[in-house]
Amino acid sequence: MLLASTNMKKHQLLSFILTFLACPVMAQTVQVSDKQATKETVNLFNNLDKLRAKGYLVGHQDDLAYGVNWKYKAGRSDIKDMTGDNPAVYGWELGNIEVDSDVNLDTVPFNKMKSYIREGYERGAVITISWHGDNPMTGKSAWDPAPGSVFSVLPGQKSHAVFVKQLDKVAAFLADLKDSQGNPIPILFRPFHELTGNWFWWGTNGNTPGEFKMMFRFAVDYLRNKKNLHNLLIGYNTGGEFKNKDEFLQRYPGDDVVDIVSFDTYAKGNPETDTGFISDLKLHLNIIEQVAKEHGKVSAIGEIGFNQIPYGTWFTKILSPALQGHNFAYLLFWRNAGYKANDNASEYYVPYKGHPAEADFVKYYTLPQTLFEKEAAALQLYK
Ligand code: BMA
Repeated sequence: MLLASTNMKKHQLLSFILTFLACPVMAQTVQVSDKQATKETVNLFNNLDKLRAKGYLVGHQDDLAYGVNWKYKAGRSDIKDMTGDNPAVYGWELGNIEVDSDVNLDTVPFNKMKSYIREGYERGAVITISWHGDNPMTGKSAWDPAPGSVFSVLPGQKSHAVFVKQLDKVAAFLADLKDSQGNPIPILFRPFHELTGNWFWWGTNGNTPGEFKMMFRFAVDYLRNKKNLHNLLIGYNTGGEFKNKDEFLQRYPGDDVVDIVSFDTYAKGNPETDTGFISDLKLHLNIIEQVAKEHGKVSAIGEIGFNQIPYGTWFTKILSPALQGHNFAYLLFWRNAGYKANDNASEYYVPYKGHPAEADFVKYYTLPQTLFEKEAAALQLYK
């Protein structure tokens, strides 16, 4: 050991100790926020932390359910069609579960979603879940940012009972996520995401940071302690509105209810002339990496992508260099919805077989730092 070395001169030893003491922020080791988290959940958290040194897991929303021009074909995935491998993270969405619908707001049947979740988990991948729940105060969609919505769901307020009923539905779904042996499947749950934006009812439009924190804390406490769910790693997931640590943490509900710090970001415009996406991405990663270090959390990119990928080498020439040297556990490309009649437009964030960016995505797949399902399985993230 260095300190025991007889060759070390006294002044060297002193300067070593001083450097150590002067270090302004001691890196904390990560600690899962739920003291009763299941073994697999704790292992996943620690492994997500560790793998950041090697690279990052690549994820995709709704990957197994549908892709561009196909739906519900067993074993199919746009990523697998191109690379022969599945994503390492599967994103799923619970919106509309709170109104007892059989299908989510993007028409994915909840019973199919449950089997896709089991399937991905049993192959060794990671599951993350978002929830665009309806506004409990107005009964309209998540995209109804009526001022006062968050206040209204707090204990003792007008819409609290509705909110609790919504959480009951979410809890029932989460409680039913079990592997073939009946053990709970660990889930990265990221409720109230893009919370720094003003478009969701839980966003910044007419809701104070204090109200947001109380709501977030109530929801986590309810799921964890009233519903006994101990398979959740909780994400605090902002939009891209922050410019420094204080802004990122303005609505942070506390270390005891958060495990993962992340943000959502989408590329637009011409990447050669419009470099804002890249500079923001790097700035935001620097900030969440610092927050993760100081709070003992894991950093990640909650959602990312360039709709329709209009630049054939975007993954290897633009995205990948921007992520180089950064320290985060995973990123999640948003969904390959394909053609959407209501918008009369297509939406997808990873290419598909035959798309002009396919070859570039395959190259991105082979980079050492991008980890897909086979590599995730080899890492044994739950052990
Ligand atoms: C958005 C779009 C919508 C979708 C929503 C929730 O970004 O993909 O089509 O309904 O997410 O998944």
